[in-house]
Amino acid sequence: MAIPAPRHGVPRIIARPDVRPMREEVLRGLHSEPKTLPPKLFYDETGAALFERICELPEYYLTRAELEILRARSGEIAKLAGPRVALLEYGSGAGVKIRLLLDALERPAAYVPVDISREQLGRVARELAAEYPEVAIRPLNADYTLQLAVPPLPEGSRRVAFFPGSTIGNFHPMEAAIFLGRVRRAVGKGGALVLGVDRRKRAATLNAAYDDASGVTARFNLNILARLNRDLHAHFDLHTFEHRAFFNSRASRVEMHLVSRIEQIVKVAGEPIHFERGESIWTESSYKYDRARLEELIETAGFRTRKLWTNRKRQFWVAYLEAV
Ligand code: AVJ
Repeated sequence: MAIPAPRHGVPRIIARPDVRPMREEVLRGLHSEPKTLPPKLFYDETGAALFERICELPEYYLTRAELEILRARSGEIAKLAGPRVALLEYGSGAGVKIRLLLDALERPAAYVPVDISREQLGRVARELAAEYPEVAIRPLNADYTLQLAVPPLPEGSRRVAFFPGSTIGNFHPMEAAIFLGRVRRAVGKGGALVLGVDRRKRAATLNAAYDDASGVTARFNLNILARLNRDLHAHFDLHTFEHRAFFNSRASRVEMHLVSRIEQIVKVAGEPIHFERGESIWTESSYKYDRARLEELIETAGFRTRKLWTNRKRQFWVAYLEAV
């Protein structure tokens, strides 16, 4: 059987220049006290593949919990969103969740996946263009933590942003509000946001989710150093660093660190970086929200909660938010 040519053609990736040079950002982070690296650096090819494996881990409940909610509620979401929606996805990843929405929505007009991982973005865009020939696919290779320039979308389509996976948890709550405020402006009046957020829960559950028994999360964390070795001519010896992850209850966040097992000096992009024995690089925060804090965040960002759903085990939230 002949496969019909995509009505909108093969998607061309629009690349923002901001995805390339990270040298300054990396050096700034490694010169600060405590040392930090931005979590977006996790997602090179290897990191994106390791994250896919994390999503399958028995301890990492987040993806399954969110999929359970999306499967149960995609019809309701479609009803709230209405016909001819232009979907903007912040961090499109492997493109599993978006199919649930595209299948449920009434004649979706456009899909704009935004992702920092160019390879994965191109693959997902090509697949979706073939599967959904009626939808205009407009992949955007960009760092969405910066201001987003949204490509022109079909006339008269309502903009609905999709930010799943609790990636919002990577932002400090204040930055989360600022970021969601930008999303609010990107969708405009009459627009909406479907947001996935991990709930605050007992420390043991969270600690296990971010420090799994099979060590996949440790490899995911350490891969950031391998990436710097490759892309920034850094000289990290991965064996001299170890993965550490724990729930910081006072701040309501899981912290991931890479701890130096020895005192050492590592050259990064030509600059020597000194590590004490036991000193860490803070690579990620994953903030966990109780209901009050989530509602506060939503309101500060200029959204109103239309629906707030959870899964049977009450681990995760999916919110349907309307631009105020
Ligand atoms: C993709 C940012 C939502 O914070 O849970 C998984 C990344 N880090 N295991 C998260 C991650 C460690 C994940 N997010």
